[in-house]
Order: sequence, then structure tokens, then C-alpha cells
Amino acid sequence: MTLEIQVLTVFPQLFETFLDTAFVGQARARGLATVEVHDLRSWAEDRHRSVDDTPYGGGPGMVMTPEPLVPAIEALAGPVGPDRACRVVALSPQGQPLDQAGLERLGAERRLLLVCGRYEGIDQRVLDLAVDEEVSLGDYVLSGGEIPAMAVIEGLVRLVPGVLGNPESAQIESFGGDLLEGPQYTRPPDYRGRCVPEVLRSGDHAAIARWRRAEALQRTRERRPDLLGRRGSDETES
Ligand code: 9D3
Repeated sequence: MTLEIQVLTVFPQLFETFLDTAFVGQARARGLATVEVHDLRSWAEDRHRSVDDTPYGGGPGMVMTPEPLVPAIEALAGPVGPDRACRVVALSPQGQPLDQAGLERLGAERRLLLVCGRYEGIDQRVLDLAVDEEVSLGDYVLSGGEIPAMAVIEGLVRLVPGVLGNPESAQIESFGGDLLEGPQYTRPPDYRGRCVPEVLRSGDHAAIARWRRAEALQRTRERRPDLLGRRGSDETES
């Protein structure tokens, strides 16, 4: 089952090296995922190929107009409704912040169209008439939805069975998904006087697993206590 992703953007060139590199490039080369990037301006019909206009009510900047955007979405995903074979996700700062559960939900779709917001945002009628949901990358200000769309694509491609070199990696991640990872080490064993913890070189797999769990809990307590929730303090005392 291949994942088919389409992207609608005014900056298609931003995606070029991204799509050919690393896991995303490999997944596409192996036919496990397809990604097509479409330039919104190809749907603009006026002389200047406009995609934005001034906001009603005033305010800074420009807003993406429905005129090329709705026909573009309909051409790529079909008209909104139960027969639409493609889920349409707009990347916008007003969307639901992306997390692993949200990625897994999107990954259950066979076809996705990612609509990249630009300027001050998207005319509300586009969202009402042609978009299924809005997703944000988090509460910080970027200049558009292209980087968030790449984050979504990278996260989704990792979920496609067979994409990761190690077929167990995805599963291991989902088991440990409620904790941060503890520290990791590779050679050399002594780097500028900083030594790899002895337990990791002991060969005692049970001791290594206990140590890693304790380090992960300690680090999560210090950096992301929100991940442990209200019951976290019980578990972390052990
Ligand atoms: C005047 C208010 N604007 C600036 C604070 C609001 C605003 C409009 C448009 C802020 C950012 C953007 C452009 N950003 C996106 O389109 C975007 C985004 C983001 O900025 N942060 C996190 N996720 C996303 S997804 C799309």
C-alpha cells in the first residue's frame, strides 16, 4: 500500500532537494510513497497570476484568495464530500498542533493533499468549502506552511511499512513514545576524558535496559514533566 501525497504551494522549489534526500528520497525511489508538488500559480488566471489579495477589514499583509486556491484543490483532490478519495490538510498556524498521534491518524489515509498557507493566511471560505482539516507545527511563527508540510511528509514516510532500514525501529519508537530517550554513545570509549558509562560496555543486557529506563525517566522528569502526566511521580520513584 503506497502513500500518495500531493502538495500545493507557491514555492515548489523549496521541496526539490528535500524530496530526493534520505528516507523520503529512498521511499519514493522504491515506490513506497509518491509526492507530487504543484505550483498554485498554475491555477491563477489573471495577467499577474495572483494568488493573494488585501484583507477585508484592513490589517497587515495579504490573504490567499479563493480564486485559484479552491479550483486547484478541487482539481487535485476532487470536490469536498463523501466521494473525495483524498484528505485535504491545510498547514496553518490556527490548526491542531501536530503530534505523533496526529501523524498516525494522517498516515491511515491513502491519499493526502497538503495545502501550504503563505502570507497572513487563507480566506476562510477556502477552509470551509474545500479543506478537511487544519494542522500547525506548533506555537511559533514561520512564514508559511512549506516547512510544516515537509515535517508532515517526513513523519508520514517513516510510518510506511518497509521504509526504515531497521524494520523494528518504528515499533520501538511507539513503545517508548511517552518518554524522552536517555543519552546515547558511540566510539571512542574515552573522548577528551569523557568516558562512556561502564554499564553500556558491560554486556549485561538486563542492566543496560534498567539503566536506560532510569536515564529516560530522569531526563523526562527534568525536561518534559508534561509527558509524565499526573501519575508520573509514582512510576519515577522506583
Ligand atoms: C499578524 C499575525 N501573523 C503573524 C504573527 C499571524 C501569522 C500568519 C501567517 C503567522 C504565521 C503565518 C505563516 N505561517 C504559516 O502559514 C504556518 C505555520 C506557522 O507559522 N507556525 C507553525 N505552523 C505553521 S503551519 C503554517
